[in-house]
Amino acid sequence: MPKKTLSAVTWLCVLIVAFVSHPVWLQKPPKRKTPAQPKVPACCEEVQELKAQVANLSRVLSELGRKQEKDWVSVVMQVMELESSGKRMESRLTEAESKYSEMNNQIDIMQLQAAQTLTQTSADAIYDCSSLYQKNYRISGVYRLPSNDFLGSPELEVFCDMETKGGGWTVIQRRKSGLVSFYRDWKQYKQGFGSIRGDFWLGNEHIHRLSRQPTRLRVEMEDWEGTVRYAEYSHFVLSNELNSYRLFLGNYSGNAGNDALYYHNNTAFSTKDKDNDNCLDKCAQLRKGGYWYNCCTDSNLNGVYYRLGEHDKHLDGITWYGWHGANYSLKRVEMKIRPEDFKP
Ligand SMILES: [Ca+2]
Repeated sequence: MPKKTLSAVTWLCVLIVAFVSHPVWLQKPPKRKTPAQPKVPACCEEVQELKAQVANLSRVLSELGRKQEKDWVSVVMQVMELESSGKRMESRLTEAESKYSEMNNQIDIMQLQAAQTLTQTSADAIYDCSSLYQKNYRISGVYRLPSNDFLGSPELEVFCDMETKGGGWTVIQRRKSGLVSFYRDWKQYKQGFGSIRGDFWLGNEHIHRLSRQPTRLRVEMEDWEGTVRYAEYSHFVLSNELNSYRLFLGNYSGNAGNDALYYHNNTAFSTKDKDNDNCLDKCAQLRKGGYWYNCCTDSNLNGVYYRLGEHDKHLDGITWYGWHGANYSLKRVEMKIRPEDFKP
């Protein structure tokens, strides 16, 4: 073989081997990768859109949270309101129940009175609260005593205390609200005035009639600190109008300090228009009440009602010198009577 040919063959082999082992050389050179420029803005827009959606969602979520909180508060408020209206209903119900039982009591007594007017004798006459008590009326409250020809008594509304120390007490005077003036004339004190459930004077004529049988007197008092005291008299008489409703008292017992009614014993009744006192002064006008003024007072249970803050500045208040002195007007007073021989 000529040398030239051999060399050419050799080159050809080399070339073949080279192309076989690196076929790439036969391919077009790869184009340089350029970044996908048109795709970049599309991707960012998506991300931004997603971000915006996320922000939107979290705003919606927090709004929902706030709304839920508001709803919860309003539910709690509604529950509380329901509870309080329930309580109101309950208290109204209790009130209605107590009124109903009081009405029942009154109907019961009216029936008894109606039955008694048919067969009345002096023995079973309803004379006062003690006779009601003996007929088994044991609830304190307002009762209507029927008129009685035998006793010469008119129909009379009274308040009975059926609890204190055995009960059977007919209340003749009460001060507790200050809504009724006690600065009244002779005629009004004679007939009585005020409201039987509130402040009242039963009337000298009625008190005189009720005290014709041997009678006890009990005076109950309360001060503005809430302390309660009492004074009791083993005997109590109010004479008739001819004797100016003069007061006679028996022995004192109780815890109201010095007996502040003894000074008024054996003394006539005075009002602003009838000066029966033992003084040059007109005590009823000075002390602004109707009472058994001597010259003038050791007590003034029918004086002016002064409220807390005004109660310790005046001489014409509801006073009981033996307990709080001449300038202290009491918060509550009740005077009540019952027969001396009353047995609970
Ligand atoms: Ca006088």
